[in-house]
Amino acid sequence: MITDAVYYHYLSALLEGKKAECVKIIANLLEKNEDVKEIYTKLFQKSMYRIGYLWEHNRASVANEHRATKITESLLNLVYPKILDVEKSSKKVIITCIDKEFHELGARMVSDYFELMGWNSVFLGANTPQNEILNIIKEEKPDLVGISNNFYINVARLLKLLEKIKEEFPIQKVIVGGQALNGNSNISLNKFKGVTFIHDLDELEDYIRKHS
Ligand code: B12
Repeated sequence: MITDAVYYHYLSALLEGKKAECVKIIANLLEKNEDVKEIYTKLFQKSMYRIGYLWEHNRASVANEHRATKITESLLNLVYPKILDVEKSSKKVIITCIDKEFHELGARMVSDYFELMGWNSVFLGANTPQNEILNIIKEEKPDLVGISNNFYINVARLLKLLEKIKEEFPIQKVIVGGQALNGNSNISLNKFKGVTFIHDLDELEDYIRKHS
């Protein structure tokens, strides 16, 4: 369990750019066998949302946010050996962000989580052109494609990509996540067969258990 004390200690180290301190906190949690999902959601996600809030209210600079992102990326790599140990099944997922979508930490966490649950994950990261996504689906023939969209301006690109995927691979199962669609009731994915919206890692865990 991540206590408030650990969270606030971590958040202040992250905001002040104290990378070594952040590494110590995570290494200590890993030594105590802390759950990876807890570290991802209660430290990485929660602190980045907080930094986004501070940035939006001019209480954190763009440089503060960039530094925190880079530190978080390196901490994801620190956790990764724990994921490597997991025996993998034959299930395969491709996780990608759409074209012009530069937010990739959430997608990376989702990709890692699939691996932790025994899937093979092909992680493409930020800003992947539509054609490249279609090509790699053809090449890899994944059981599932996961698409991340955080910036609302990119929703039109997401819908276009879903149309294309359904046109070329009608039975392809797809999951979509990210803050652009969170709570945005005007945008419906219902018209796309086999496309499911997933809010967070808890919902993702249920989905993976049902489809493994
Ligand atoms: C870091 C950051 C950036 C970095 C990203 C760097 C990187 N390597 O990722 C940079 C500097 C590039 C950036 C740029 C911008 N950003 Co920014 N950014 C953030 C910030 C502070 C943190 C993002 C993050 O890592 N969150 C933590 C992760 C773990 O959370 P998550 O992405 O939501 O992922 C979880 C779920 O959503 C879900 N999920 C996500 N993807 C997927 C995919 C699948 C398949 C599934 C199942 C689930 C899933 O599961 C994850 C785990 O629970 C957020 C604040 C926030 N609230 O998140 C703003 C934020 C996302 N950014 C915002 C904005 C406005 C911008 C810019 C327009 C700023 C500007 N004027 O230039 C640009 C747009 C760039 C673009 N075209 O994409 C807004 C977006 C508002 C909106 N919804 O449209 C936010 C919310 C800030 C704010 N409060 O206004 N940003």
